[in-house]
Amino acid sequence: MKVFQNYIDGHFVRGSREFPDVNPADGSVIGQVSEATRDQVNAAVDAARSALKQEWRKYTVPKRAALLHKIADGIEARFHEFVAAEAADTGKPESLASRIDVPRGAANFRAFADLIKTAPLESFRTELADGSVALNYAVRKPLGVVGIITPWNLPLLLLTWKVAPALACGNCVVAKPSEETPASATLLAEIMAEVGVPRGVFNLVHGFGPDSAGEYLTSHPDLGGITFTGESTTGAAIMRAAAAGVKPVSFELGGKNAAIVFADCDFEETVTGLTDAVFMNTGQVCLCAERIYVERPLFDRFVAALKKKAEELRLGWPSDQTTTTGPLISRSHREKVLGYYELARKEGATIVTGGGTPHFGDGRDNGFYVEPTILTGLTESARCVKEELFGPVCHIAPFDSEDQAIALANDTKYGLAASVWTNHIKRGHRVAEQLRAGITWVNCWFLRDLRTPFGGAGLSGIGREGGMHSLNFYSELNNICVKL
Ligand code: NAD
Ligand code: 6OH
Repeated sequence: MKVFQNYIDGHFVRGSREFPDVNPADGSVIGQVSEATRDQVNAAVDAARSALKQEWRKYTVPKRAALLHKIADGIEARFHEFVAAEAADTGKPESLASRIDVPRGAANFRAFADLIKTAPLESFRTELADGSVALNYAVRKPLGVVGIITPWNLPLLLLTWKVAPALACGNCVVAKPSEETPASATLLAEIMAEVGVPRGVFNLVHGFGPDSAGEYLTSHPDLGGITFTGESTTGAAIMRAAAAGVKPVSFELGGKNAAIVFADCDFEETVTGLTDAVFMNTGQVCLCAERIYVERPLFDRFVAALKKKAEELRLGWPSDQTTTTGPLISRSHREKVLGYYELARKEGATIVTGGGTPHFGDGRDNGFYVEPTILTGLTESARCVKEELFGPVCHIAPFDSEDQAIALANDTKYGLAASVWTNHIKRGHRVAEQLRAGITWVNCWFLRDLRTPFGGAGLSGIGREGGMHSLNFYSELNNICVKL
């Protein structure tokens, strides 16, 4: 059976114990994951520190950029292996992994390779009262060793989104993928070895969070910074661990994202767009819309149309090209989501569609599928309207005025993403600007230009990554002031 090993200082190494990697489509064990010990995490950080002082220091920006392109080439050369690994670990349709996760994994390296080559330096000419002049210019240096902790929903995409800019800026990294999804990260380590990334520059440790590799890494005193994507409560725990060393942190956390649908929207485009926004990746995208507010005249028609779309989704095996919707990531996550379906009933929801578990009559019955679900009729204070469910489910409520829609959308502790659907160009801009979110889409969803800022307000995170924002997080800027 496949063993997913740690990659430390250029070598694949086993930990002291193993835990199973489960395929969420049928509950089968697809491999064993080698959990890194505290000593191994320390060894990974030491390897990264010494790599910073050795060959990696001599890598100029063009040389680093060329290496990042080689990593992208390496991912593309083993495209199908990555797709299979991602689908087996997450249960997501191979068609989705082929369209989004794996191409984006490669694109992240290309985008930051290109960006670092053209990244400007700030400079200011300061004129003093005595007529003399000082010249200020900022130089970009690596933070050092960056600890990277990532979740299971888009494993390769979210890992490379951090590894690529960190390496572009000259850092070394120690990455810990989710315990649920070790496979694509391990393949990435193979690519790093294949394309000649110097040893110690990229290290990979497997394991869990508390009392395991995650905590060992984030509490390590020698990190130059920590970047994390995952749940808000985990972010809080990592922040406590980082506080002792006053480490820079970048957090991309949860969301309870709203969509506002005005009666003047392009109806078909909106229904199709929001079908993706609610159900893509079985609702396990941090940007998914879990609250939809629809202008009252359109409400019944919209609910009926989204219900039809939800019922047309095809829950199936990842390898079946007709599958649109896979299982949830794990048994425990399914219990959580089904618990919310139950809670929604207790809170007085109308279950428009779904609300339970599908039955297939084959191995998928041992997997972690749930029915795509639409709720209506909840009060705004209901837990199902306030908490992140992270499943194929949304609540739809009517509104009567633009101001009310904005107030409803903003009534959350989160602030990650939002979308506005209208053909009224001024209203689209006006509403988008008033939403408290790191990303607001108008008449689209998940349309991502890698150069744009990405992050969230409130419980959804700290800081921004994307484009120059990533380069600025993964760099220490040193302003040099020269009196002329
Ligand atoms: P999670 O917080 O449970 O786990 C994420 C990672 O943190 C895993 O690698 C886990 O092992 C590690 N971890 C857990 N506890 C830790 C600790 N105490 N110290 C160090 N590491 C620890 O999140 P998840 O369940 O894997 O992912 C789903 C969550 O991620 C959802 O809340 C979702 O909204 C969020 N998410 C946010 C974004 C974003 O960009 N804002 C993107 C994807 C997912
Ligand atoms: C969270 O689940 C998804 C994040 C997606 C991105 O960061 C992206 O840029 O595609």
